Amino acid sequence: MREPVLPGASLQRACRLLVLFCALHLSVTLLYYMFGGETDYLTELRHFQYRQRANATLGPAEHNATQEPPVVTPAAALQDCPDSSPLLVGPLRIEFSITVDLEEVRRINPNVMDGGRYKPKDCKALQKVALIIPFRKRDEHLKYWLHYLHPILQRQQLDYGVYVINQDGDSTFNRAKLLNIGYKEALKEYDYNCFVFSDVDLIPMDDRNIYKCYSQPRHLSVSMDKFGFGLPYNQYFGGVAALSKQQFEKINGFPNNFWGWGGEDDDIYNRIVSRGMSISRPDGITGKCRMIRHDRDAKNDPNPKRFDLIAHTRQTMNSDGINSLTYSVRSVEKFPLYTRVNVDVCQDKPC
Ligand SMILES: [Mn+2]
Repeated sequence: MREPVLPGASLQRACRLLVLFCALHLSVTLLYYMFGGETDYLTELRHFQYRQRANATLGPAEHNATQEPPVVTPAAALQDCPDSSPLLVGPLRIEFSITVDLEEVRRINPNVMDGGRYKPKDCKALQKVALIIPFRKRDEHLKYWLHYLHPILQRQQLDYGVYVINQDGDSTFNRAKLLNIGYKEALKEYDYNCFVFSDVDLIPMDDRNIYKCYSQPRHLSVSMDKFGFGLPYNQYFGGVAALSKQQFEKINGFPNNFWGWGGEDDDIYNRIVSRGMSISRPDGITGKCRMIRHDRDAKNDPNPKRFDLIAHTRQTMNSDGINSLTYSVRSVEKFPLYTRVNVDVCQDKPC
């Protein structure tokens, strides 16, 4: 009897063939996989055994020679830090109601070395920056400055040092002369190529306001809370400013004869412009900063001669500046977060 030919019989046969084919394909793949894998494993095992034997027959010195030498990267081989630091965070909250403990500031900035020196570990800083702070009896303000600025400057990946130039005695305060002295004293310690001159009571509110030098002298404190977050006038160059070594030398440094408050920053502005340079500035958002409110200091009354002096900058700047600077250093103190240089500015007497 013939098997009855059912309508789905040919379809069933086709399915069986397909299943068979698939099974065959699967088993061939499996065999190939197992065979190949075993070969690799055996090769690896043989190499391992060979290495074991080789090491066993070598002395300790030769044994080391077969291993990777330790990677020692000399400082000179460090790559340059990027143009824009990846560590910046932007706007910062700055307040002066907090209590600052310098021991705590030191603890949270373990990479800042004695004298307030720092350089990035992972890359070569693009500039060597000396921060110069003219100073007298403002220890409370200095605490805030150190508390806020050290973390910022580190995030800016600068190779920097902090110099507090303290005017000893009770002669009339001379901000610009102290800045000149800071320039000279910082260069005695390290090959700085950029100088940021900062008042002790000014704190940037944005770490994208980089405390470094630019192709033109840089005014950094362009948007102070004291002036309603703007410039008091277009030529204003007070507060915080950065000049490269070349820019500073080009204007013969700063004036030495501005005793008391005011005018020295305008004289510096005149020097810069008269030497054909212009002022570089951050935008008004990046350049925001806060000033610690304070009463006028003793021995720093407004200088009545300032208007007459700034009217003659062009005539006086060649003979009054870094080339005519005289002072005497009483002592240099290395504190954990800054270097303090105590100086006699020699008012009305030869040094
Ligand atoms: Mn002030």
